[in-house]
Amino acid sequence: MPLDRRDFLRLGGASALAAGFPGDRPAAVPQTAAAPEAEAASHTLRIATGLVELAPDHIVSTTLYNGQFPGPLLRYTEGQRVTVDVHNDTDTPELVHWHGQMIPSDVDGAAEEGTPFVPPHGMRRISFVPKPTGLRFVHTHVAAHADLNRGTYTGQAAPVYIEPRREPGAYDQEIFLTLKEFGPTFSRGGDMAMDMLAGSALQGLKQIGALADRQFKGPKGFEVGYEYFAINGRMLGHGEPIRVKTGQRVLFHVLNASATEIRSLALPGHVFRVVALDGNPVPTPAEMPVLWLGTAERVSAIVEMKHPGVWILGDLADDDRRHGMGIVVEYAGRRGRPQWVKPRPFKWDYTRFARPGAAAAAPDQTIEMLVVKQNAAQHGFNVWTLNGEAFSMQTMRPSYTVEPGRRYRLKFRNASDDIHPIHLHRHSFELTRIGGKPTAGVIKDVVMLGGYQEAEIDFVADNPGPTLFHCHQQLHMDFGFMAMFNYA
Ligand SMILES: [Cu+2]
Repeated sequence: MPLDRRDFLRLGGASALAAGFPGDRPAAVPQTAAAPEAEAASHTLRIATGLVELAPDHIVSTTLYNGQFPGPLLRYTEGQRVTVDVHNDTDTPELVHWHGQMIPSDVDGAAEEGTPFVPPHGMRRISFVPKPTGLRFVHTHVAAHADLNRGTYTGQAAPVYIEPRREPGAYDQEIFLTLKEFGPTFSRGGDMAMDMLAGSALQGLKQIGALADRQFKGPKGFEVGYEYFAINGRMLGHGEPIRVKTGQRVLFHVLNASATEIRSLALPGHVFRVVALDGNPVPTPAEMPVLWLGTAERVSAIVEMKHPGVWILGDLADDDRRHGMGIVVEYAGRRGRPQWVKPRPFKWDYTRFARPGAAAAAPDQTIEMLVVKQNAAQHGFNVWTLNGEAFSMQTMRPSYTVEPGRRYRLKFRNASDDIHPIHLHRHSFELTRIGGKPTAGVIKDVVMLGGYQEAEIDFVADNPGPTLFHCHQQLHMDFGFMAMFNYA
């Protein structure tokens, strides 16, 4: 959430702040080109350093879209072309990635695919036809490596909603929630053992991981931790509550805009009826007590408000929630301290949303990728290899050639204990096997690959152009966990 004028004046020292504070204007107003004969862009994204008031005594400086966090909610209509002027007011080249959209490589926003950078203090106009419908998002796609002021560690993220012709369910209120941490620092990684995914670790993969650990032993590689946690740029208790009435159906569009973290959400006394994953309606909407979202995943879920009170909609991790990862839900006429109740242990299982009894179509070809961690192998950072090879921008390897119209199955084998939110650009994929279970009908663009687990995802090569595949964890993608798909 941006500082508004009132906050801005309250802070005092307005002139001192003004130079670095581009946010003092309504975000959604299109900024049009000065020349009257030039065709106006339908939207403007301005990349610049700005301030985010997470709480009155926690104000952070980071790079933002249109001076606010999250960036402006961009509502597009499927099939209706948009023109976006992207201004880069920073000193470094930037890339704006339209995550989850099936658009050409030169506007998708990945250097590996050949998208041009938006030059420092320059502008690039891009134009595309938004699709498919549902919750997408836009974020920076530059590599950060050891620079925590770059890439998705910054505040460059905004939800994008491509209007469907018909909503997947009736609702009374629609609320967008962007989950994001601030104040990143490096640490020598602890073990973030995460066991919330369905399925179990495979012995064969553990053995491969153990072998790699013996080869790359020593202190653990760097991980990133955070000082502040926020929903819509406000720490728990410092933003406006979500105001609801008994009997309302609230549609939440949740985006995990973290650079590195897996997030959860629970609302005591309520369940989430999940209607869409990554913006795509699920074949079987199902009620969940908890939502889990890997980095860059989205969940759209309806909550029926039938338990009056003042509640914390928050992350299950106590420490992260106490440091801000939550938002208050307040029923009309109710007052008091917001209540949190720890939910019972629960496994997140993507197959719950699948088409029951359906089998996925057979692929034309299966591509297998073994994921291995080389502990602290590069200047103290873990290096990630796919089939023994860390991605290189110089050689653009590993890479795969696909033929238009063919169906490819990617089979991942994770020989590490980390969960990897794997992402394919410019295409959606169907989950065909996850947590040891065959499945069909769930369409996504990011999926969490469990520690020492396997996953299979199918995609049809239906959007020609260079296509990037990577783990969405910024540290993993920066240090090897990427591959290219090129059309024949
Ligand atoms: Cu990863």
